[in-house]
Amino acid sequence: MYIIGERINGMFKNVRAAIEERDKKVIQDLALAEVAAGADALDINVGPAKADPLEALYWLVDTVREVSDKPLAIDNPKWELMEKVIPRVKGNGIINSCKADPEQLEKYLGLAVENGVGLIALTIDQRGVPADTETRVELGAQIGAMAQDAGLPMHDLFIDPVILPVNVAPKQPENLMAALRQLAMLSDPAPHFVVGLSNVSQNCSNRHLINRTYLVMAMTAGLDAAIVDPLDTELMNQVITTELLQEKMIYCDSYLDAYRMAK
Ligand code: THG
Repeated sequence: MYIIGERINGMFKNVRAAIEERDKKVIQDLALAEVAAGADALDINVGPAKADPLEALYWLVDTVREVSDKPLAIDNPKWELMEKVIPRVKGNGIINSCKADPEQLEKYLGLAVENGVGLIALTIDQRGVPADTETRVELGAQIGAMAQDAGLPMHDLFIDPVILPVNVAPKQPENLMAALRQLAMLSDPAPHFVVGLSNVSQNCSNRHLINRTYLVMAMTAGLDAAIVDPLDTELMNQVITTELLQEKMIYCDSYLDAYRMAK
């Protein structure tokens, strides 16, 4: 499972404050903790930075780079920012994210190929997040086809079927999973499939329990990457145990430790 750490995000109060005060230590401690807990890549999101978001994003990227060589997933909806920041993570980053409109996809695929980085593409078009399974599959297939035409290696493509909070969109978790199953079957070679897991439980009680349960369900449907909080040890244990039961590793009594040591 490819784990992208979600914690360096201006959505979190302490991170937002650290960005405003340019407090390197808070950010670097978080980055190191995420990597120690098993993150393969780190999501980098300045959040609602008021003054000069580009400068804030450069600072955030450079600050994390000082302590980690892991790929950085630049999480920002603005093309103008993405276009400028991606060259800084050339050969070792991920664009997070773009929508499935053909014009937008073409631009972002070009940027990804040119800089040798990954691309997370959302199954969203001008109509918004699909309300059904079929539209997710259709958009996912379109993303896969356009990525192949653009020459993006499938291992650099992450299709994100977009999970919404279960309290406001109760049909979406299951719709998404049906789409995952179909897309995983359709694609050969397969891209990665990723979700921003914590979305599923926003403004819900029992957040950790909902996140963990959904992650296991989605892994059985073909999810092989996720933006998660790797500091949630129980969540990570559940990921490792699911992989064990999917026969992605062989059982030994210390399989949790063995997995972590192999990282
Ligand atoms: N897909 C892709 N990228 C994404 C998402 C996605 N990036 C952002 C997000 N969704 C994934 N990351 C998070 C990070 C934090 C939270 C949810 C998703 C979160 N934060 C607390 C909250 O809102 O309650 C913040 C409050 C706090 O604790 O301070 O839930 O879907 N490609």
